[in-house]
Amino acid sequence: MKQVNFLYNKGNRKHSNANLAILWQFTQIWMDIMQTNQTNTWLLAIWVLLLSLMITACTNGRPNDEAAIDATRALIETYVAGTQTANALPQDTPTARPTRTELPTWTPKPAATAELVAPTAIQHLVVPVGPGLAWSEIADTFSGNTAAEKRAPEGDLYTSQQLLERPFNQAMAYVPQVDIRGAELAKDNQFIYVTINLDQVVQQFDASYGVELDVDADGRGDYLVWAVQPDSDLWTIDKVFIYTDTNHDVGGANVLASDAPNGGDGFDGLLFSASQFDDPDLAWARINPDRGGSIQFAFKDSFIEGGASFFWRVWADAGLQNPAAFYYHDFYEFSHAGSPLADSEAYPLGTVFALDNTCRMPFQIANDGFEPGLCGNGGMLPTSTPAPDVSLTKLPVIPTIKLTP
Ligand SMILES: [Ca+2]
Ligand SMILES: [Ca+2]
Ligand SMILES: [Ca+2]
Repeated sequence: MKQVNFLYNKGNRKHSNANLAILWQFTQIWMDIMQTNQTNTWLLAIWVLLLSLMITACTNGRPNDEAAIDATRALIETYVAGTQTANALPQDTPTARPTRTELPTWTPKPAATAELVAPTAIQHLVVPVGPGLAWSEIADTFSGNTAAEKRAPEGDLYTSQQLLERPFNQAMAYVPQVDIRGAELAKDNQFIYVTINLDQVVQQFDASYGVELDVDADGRGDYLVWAVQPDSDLWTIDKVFIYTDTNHDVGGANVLASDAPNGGDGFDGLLFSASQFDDPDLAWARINPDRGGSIQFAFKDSFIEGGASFFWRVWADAGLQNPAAFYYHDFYEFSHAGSPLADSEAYPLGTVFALDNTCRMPFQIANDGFEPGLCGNGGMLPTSTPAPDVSLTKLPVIPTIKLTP
């Protein structure tokens, strides 16, 4: 605290000299006050007022107006005393001025046009052309001829062979879009093609269709290429899926026999779909434009362990359509699944209905004819060499001989 000294000497009252001395002393006092409270601007206003009073007292012809001088001095003494008291009080510790938080830079909100932008179309590098001549073929029972009798003629070995012939709904009405008559497999340097032939009258394919591949000859499917309700005769990957059996439990404890109700998790892995892929050109499907009642697949062999070498068969399914429950005969007991065979104790169809599958054929893989589920009656099957490309040659023109009576 600054000590303020009030040096006014009451003994010195010699008119103008005395007044100048008082002014000087007031000035000294004021400088002391200002040094101890430099920011108090209202004190400056008081000093200007007091100075005006002193100048008036010293210069208005009444230099000896000691009453005015004494009054002014009393005011100053009072103020100085108050200032000294105020200075004696503890001073507030100045607090640091808070640092201003910088506001984030304002940026204009983009116009809401993103939702209106069309999704980027999948860019394909290669599109299937179509199958050439068949390398491998499978024949299957046709139920159309006994459909009016609400039964399949044969070909349903539910408990012993996981072979199904059930193109009927639970009222035993015929479902032709899932009655497989046969299948063909072909190959070019890009794709493997599989064609599933139904009755040629079929035009609506409101079912799921599948190609099952067994790469290790154990009778258990390792991959399932699956197309849901194909509705275009143009090749598309839309609604095409490739499933895999990651824990090899398809088939259950007994690969061919029913293990119901102790199925596992069937095809439990998804390798490909139109929204999940590494290769957008991996698997395709279409309605066959060259034959009525026919569905076609095209897929690369890059996802197949071992490449283009496997046993294959096909499915048509308008009922459960659930690859996670393959094989159905390991999940659904025969008495509940029902039977399409009129002389069966389980007739008619129950929980496993409106579907068909085939036996298996080898493709570029060795076999002894006794692999589980194989087509035929025990005997080596052809390993699917490409069919000879029989090109049509123009026949020689045979001259006609006009017969005369
Ligand atoms: Ca059939
Ligand atoms: Ca089984
Ligand atoms: Ca599985």
